[in-house]
Amino acid sequence: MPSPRRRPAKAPIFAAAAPLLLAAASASAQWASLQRITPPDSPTLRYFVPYSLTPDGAVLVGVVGVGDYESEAVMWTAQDGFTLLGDFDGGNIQSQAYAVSDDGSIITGAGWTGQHSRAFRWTSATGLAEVPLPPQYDQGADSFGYSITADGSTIAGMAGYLFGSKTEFRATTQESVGEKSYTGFGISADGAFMSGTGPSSGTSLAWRWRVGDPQLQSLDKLSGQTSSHAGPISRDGSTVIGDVEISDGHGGYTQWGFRWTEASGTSRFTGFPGFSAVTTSAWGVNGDGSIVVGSALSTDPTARARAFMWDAQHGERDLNRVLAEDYGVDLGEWVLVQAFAVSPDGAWIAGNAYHADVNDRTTIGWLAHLHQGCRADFNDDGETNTIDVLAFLSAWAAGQADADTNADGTLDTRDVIQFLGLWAAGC
Ligand SMILES: [Ca+2]
Ligand SMILES: [Ca+2]
Repeated sequence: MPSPRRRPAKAPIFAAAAPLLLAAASASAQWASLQRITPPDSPTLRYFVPYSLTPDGAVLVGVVGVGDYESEAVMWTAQDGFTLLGDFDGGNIQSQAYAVSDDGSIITGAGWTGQHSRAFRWTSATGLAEVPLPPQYDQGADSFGYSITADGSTIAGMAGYLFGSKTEFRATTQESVGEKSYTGFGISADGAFMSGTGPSSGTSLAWRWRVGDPQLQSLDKLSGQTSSHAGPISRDGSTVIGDVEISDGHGGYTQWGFRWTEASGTSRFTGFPGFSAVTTSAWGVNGDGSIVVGSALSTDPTARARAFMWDAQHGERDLNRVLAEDYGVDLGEWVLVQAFAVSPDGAWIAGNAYHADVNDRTTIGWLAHLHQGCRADFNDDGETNTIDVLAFLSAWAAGQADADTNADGTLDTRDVIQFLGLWAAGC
């Protein structure tokens, strides 16, 4: 099970809010837990948007609303709750964390200096530190750290002038470089591939780039496409997701999430049966590009958006229905509206939920953990043995939703007793 993460030296630490957990109690094969993540009231943190997670689901990074007007980059773990990451000196607090290294120790995002957005690198030792701009830019430029390699050695994103030249950029602790216009977004786990958009804002076209190649690889255009913008690239570099704009034939356009691979080309996400989508967004992609998560907005303006997941076998599916019907999760009063991140193996998914009552504006973060085996095989290795008991107890001690065996929203000894009963019965 995941080991506890390093605590930051300088940032305040908030004790985990009282665990608010939802989990399935079904003993059938294939189960999932869903953890509701609500920021603490003191200080007043209003919402939590998780943008990325570590492969083991132990660390989420994103942004919390602070007071009425500010927002701050944040790290969350089940055990330690929220750790605010800070911001640059100057102006309001307006920082966001977008990506995290596999071990949870290095986080990137963008902070606000009072005049410019700048990419940051955060570690517990250094706190929030500015990533130097590529040498062709002066201090009038902005930068955003959107992605990071698996070992955290390279941060990638975009740098440049708001109304002028921009490039992708990659930064190690030794150097920052930016070579290709117009903007960059994603980087593969080993740093060999990037995703981005260019060559200019007027003719935006998503690209993939094998870093070092002279040419960018423009992604195939769809019929009626007026522009496309790249989001993340899969860890193996094979798959780019983002959004594409399609002309509506009347001077306007509609916007859709897309997925691209070299073999399959570009395809867009259009919704799922029983849900008429007016627009979709693709936010997260797993390690080999076989799973995409995002959000679909209904043509019915009074209906909630729905988080969706896509794979080749099932196509697009409402994640709410997948969790409820396939994994037996009780979603309660919450509707999963956005899914931002999915782990390399597809087992962990994080996003936002709204209250089912459209008059209730409460927004919470959530973390789902999908298990393909039965609950007694707690570590999902296909065997039921004492290691599963140890893994369960570790998760229970760490406050993870997986350990809420009786799905009553709290972790106590009844969960241990019930788990041991299931374990004794075997799968
Ligand atoms: Ca096992
Ligand atoms: Ca419980």
